Amino acid sequence: ATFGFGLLLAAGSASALTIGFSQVGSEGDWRPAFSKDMKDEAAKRNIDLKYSDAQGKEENQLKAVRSFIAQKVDAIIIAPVVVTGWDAVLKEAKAAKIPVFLADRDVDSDPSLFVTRISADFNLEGRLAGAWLAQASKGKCDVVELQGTVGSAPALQRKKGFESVTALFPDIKIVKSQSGDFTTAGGKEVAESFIKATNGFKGICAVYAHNDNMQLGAIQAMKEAGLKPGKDVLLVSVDGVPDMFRLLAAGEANASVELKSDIGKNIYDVVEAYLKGKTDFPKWVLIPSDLHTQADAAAELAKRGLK
Ligand code: GYE
Repeated sequence: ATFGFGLLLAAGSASALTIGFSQVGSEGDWRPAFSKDMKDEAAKRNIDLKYSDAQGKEENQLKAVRSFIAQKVDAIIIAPVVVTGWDAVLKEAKAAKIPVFLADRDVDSDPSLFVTRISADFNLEGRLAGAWLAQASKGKCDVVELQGTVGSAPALQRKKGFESVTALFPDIKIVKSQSGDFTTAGGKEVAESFIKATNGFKGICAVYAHNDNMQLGAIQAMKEAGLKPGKDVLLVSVDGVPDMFRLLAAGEANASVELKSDIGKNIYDVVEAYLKGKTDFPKWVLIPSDLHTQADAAAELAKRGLK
């Protein structure tokens, strides 16, 4: 009987942690890859993951988080659509003693309202893109910028980081800038209007897109306008999604800063350690980023088992 009871206890203690995850949506290629990794990694760890897709709307995220609180989950992970508007719900989670972890995007709330944020440095990504462009253009370039979702941490920081480098070069100027909402369709639409307004990108030396999907849209727009992407205009963006590596390898884009999508392990490592009693986390668990170009794109595809 004791043995049986012990087994029961063992089975009981192995029972899953319940974690709620409020995800942004599926605006590009990077996001669904990240969602898949979060689900796969949860399954591997026997985590009962309550996954909620906000379809790009913060109000859906607030509802999801409140429902996680009502369900008394063990922990909540949020990838916040935008930085503002989080104070009230984070305070509610705190009052319910449910720890909150930020994944990927940031909030502008008091950091005491969450345990830590696990993510890449978006400002660094912007600086890497800017540094690459400064060198590729020899410090002289009229740039058009495709911004990410207005008010989102990556749009704010990728702009800021890029400008902090290009500001060092008097002849690098951002001549047009608009949000394409991180989507291929949004990037295409904004690029089309910029191509029109500049008479076929006359005098434009580069497109800086806050993510690859908007750049994929810009590439379509350029092709339709009879331009040669990656040749007539330099193209630099962020994410390193498979299609971007393919375009780099084909010489139709020039550079992309990789944002790793297989970060479920990094995130759950932190959450699980916290729930086991570790509390001394830094407020930011940094995931590294690096820049890729035509020179290494084929090798990067091969590394991922892709063609
Ligand atoms: O770069 C973009 C996505 O939040 C940093 O969101 C992330 C961004 C990513 O939709 O493609």
